[in-house]
Amino acid sequence: MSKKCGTVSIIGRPNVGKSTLLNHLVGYKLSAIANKPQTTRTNIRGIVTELDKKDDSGYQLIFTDTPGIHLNSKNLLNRTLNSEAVAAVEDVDAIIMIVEALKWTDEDDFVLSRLKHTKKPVILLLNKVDRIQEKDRLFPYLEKVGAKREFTDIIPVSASKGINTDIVIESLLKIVPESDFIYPEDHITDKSVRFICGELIREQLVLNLHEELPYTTAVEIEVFEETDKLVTIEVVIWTDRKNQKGIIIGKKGETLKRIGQSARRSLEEFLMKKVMLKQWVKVEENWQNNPRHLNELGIISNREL
Ligand SMILES: Nc1nc2c(ncn2[C@@H]2O[C@H](COP(=O)(O)OP(=O)(O)OP(=O)(O)O)[C@@H](O)[C@H]2O)c(=O)[nH]1
Ligand SMILES: [Mg+2]
Repeated sequence: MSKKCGTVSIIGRPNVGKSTLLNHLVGYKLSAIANKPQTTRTNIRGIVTELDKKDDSGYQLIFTDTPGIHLNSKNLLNRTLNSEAVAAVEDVDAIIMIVEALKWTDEDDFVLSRLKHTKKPVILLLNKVDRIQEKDRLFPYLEKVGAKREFTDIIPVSASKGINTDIVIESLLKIVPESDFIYPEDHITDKSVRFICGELIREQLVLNLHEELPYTTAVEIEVFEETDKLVTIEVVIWTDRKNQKGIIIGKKGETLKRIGQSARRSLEEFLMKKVMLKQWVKVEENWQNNPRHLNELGIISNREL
């Protein structure tokens, strides 16, 4: 019987729910989620495979979660986030653009302008519909956004509650070609376990730190050792300035302790093993503008240096 397989990029301005959708579709927490813009810093693939072994039929959809496309790129890190996301629009079978239902901002227009020249099918998702009480308000909004460009489908969804995500899959299956699977059926991402663990730790930094700190910190895993029962992870938290180091550590080390405890819980859930986590905070001034450092953190690739 026939198999389908295709690639799909998920794009949109920051904070609309791209990573939430990816995690929901894959069924694992692969990508960091936070109610702050620019949480995602690199393209992350999440693979959804449905295979009926009886007649060898099914599908594999390879989604790419991307950093939020934003205006006002201040530093090299910001600019790299935008170019990562825009690059993800090339060489895919379909594009999912996400906006927040009933909200349309200048940044959404900016995202749309990045899609001006693409001939790929674009599906528009109006996310966070669970927040909308009067669903009638969606109809005029649907009409208004539908006039902005040609979309293959416009689907109101809730990525966090899983509302209408099955319709998104149906819509994609009409687009992707018949083809063998690209990844083995049990693969869920192109990233290493070590990378995902780094993201889970960084998620706790973004959630527990305030003001500019989520944007001026990065995580580098220095030791990742796995035995039958235990995973030992040693991590450096990079920050921009000396005074930020003090804030991350907190009074009597309390902030860092809280971050470590939450990170350990989410790492243990992901790895299904006990985790020993050791954290160090180090200062590297202006790392967001340092290509070498961005490369070491896996945010910028060698070819871009
Ligand atoms: N109520 C509601 N909240 C949602 C939904 N989807 C995402 N969120 C919330 O929106 C915030 C942003 O979600 P993310 O998935 O991190 O957004 P993102 O688009 O990946 O953001 P960046 O990586 O910064 O570009 C989080 O607080 C999510 O919990 C939804 O369907 N309903
Ligand atoms: Mg994200």
